Amino acid sequence: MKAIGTLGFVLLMLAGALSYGQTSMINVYGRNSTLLNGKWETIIDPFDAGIGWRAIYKDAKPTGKNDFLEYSFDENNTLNVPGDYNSQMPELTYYESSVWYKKAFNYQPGKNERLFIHFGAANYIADVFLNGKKLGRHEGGFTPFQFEITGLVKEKDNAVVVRVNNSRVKNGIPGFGFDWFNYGGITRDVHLIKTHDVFIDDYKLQLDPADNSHITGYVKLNSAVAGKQVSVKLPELKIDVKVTTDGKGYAAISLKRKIRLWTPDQPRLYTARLSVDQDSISDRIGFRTIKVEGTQILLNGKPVFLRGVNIHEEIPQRKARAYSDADALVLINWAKELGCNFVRLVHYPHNEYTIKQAEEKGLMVWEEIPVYQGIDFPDSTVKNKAALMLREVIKRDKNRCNVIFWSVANETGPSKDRDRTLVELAKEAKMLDPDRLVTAAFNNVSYHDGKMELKDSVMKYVDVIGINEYMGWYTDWAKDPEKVQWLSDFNKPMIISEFGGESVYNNKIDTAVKASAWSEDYVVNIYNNQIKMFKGIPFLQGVCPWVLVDFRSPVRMQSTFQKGWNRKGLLSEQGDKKKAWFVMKEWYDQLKKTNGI
Ligand code: GCB
Repeated sequence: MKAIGTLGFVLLMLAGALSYGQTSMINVYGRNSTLLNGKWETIIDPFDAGIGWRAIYKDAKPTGKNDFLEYSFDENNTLNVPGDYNSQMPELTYYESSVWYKKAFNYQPGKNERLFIHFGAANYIADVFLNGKKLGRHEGGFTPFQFEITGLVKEKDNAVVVRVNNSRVKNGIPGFGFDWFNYGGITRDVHLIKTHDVFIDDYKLQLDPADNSHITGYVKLNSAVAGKQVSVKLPELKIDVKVTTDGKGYAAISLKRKIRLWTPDQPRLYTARLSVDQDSISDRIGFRTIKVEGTQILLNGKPVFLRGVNIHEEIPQRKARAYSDADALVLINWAKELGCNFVRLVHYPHNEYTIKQAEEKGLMVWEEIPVYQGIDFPDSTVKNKAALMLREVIKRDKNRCNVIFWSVANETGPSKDRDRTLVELAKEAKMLDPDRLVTAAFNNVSYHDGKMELKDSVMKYVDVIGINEYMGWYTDWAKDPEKVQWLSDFNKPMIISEFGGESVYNNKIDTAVKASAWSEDYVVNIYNNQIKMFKGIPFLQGVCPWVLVDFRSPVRMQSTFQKGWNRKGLLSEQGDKKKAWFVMKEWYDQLKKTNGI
């Protein structure tokens, strides 16, 4: 046995834990890049021996006559990238540990070129090696990361080796327990990105919330070079300007134009092209303003009621993590069919395809980081991990005009540590992106004598209050729904970010009489009652049924009806419309007629 010894192992773990991946450059899809998707060779490592004494990252081969190795990558053991590993092999269905991936590639370096390897996401911890050398580690299953590999790549036979481990961890984000399936693996696209020495790392082009003919923003280069001319072109708006970088490699953009605004009915996008030296990047950008005035949400200056739905990043028919444009289209088309103008993408940042499909189809978006029930707030590392995820997603999506909310949490119980963390995250989101609204989904609402009171002290720090309430399912109605009184100390809009109940499609047992029958009629009553209540809440500015489609959740163990699925979908896992779908759709269609937007 070739062991590296305990000290070596500890040092290696420490090195891994300390070297986070570089925050990735934005808009990989608009750059000079090639996909490293496809079949990757894999090794299943349930005891996680490969990171320690087995040293799988070396990808070594036997050398002499008496030598042998007790691991090997080979072409007969492959998994598709992107894609979660759990859905690709029956023996991995409930797997929560390490899988090693390897992809060989050749590369012809050009003059003055730089090369980066970029991962859209890997759940939950990824350790990345190139030709036996560690590039670094990324923690967090739903945000992108990259490593520069200029100078490390050879013309022939490079091997990128990645250990992905999806074990749930106490101080992880999310933590030990959550109500969705823990799909592990390299779940999103992998790109090789070519740049020149100086390139555009980041940019923002959005409307000034106070003036809908004023495009503001910036470009930021990868390095702090002053005096670089960056060209910004939006041909359809006759914009063709050059801005000059300061000593930080940063240049502000400020342009006045008459613009056709992005709206749910006319989701207009403009082609944008930015370039510096030989490096260029293209995007499709929309313009709109979003703000709060008193208890109203204003889109392009007009009050809007959000007809939403909650969506998990899962394709239920395949029992797999959604990862492609085609997957995104399935989910987004369902939301459109329901009559939505808004989607809440729970409970973690979804892939870029989904956000872009929503943008093209006119759906506003709530994005969320996985600060979910059960977070270990007293742990000293938690706040920074959450803040990093927030930075990563805001950096990635701040040019998507349909994203209107950054949500910093879902259902966290008040405590000193939790309050401090959420307030800091809300402030950080505002600081990073002052033009969008900050929200969180709360469930600690007091309900007595038929009165719902919003009391959480953190509500003061968000622009819009999200409330998850399950009246008629987890909570009984103490009064007639239309008599429930909502009281708020905050002069702010509220969204019911979750409500609903469980039913099995086409299950006719016991009709509407009891919850434990999982019947569609029981849930129809919940929806009818909820709608009655919604009509009487003066500061309500949107609702999101829980949830678009039944989704897998190992904590749902009722063996006749649930069978490992959370059955609160308006659609069954096969996409069949349950009765509650029609109740919601009818109300949404009426609202659309009355409100116009
Ligand atoms: C919630 C959670 C959501 C669950 C849902 C449920 O409040 O936010 O993640 O799946 O309730 O079905 O209980």
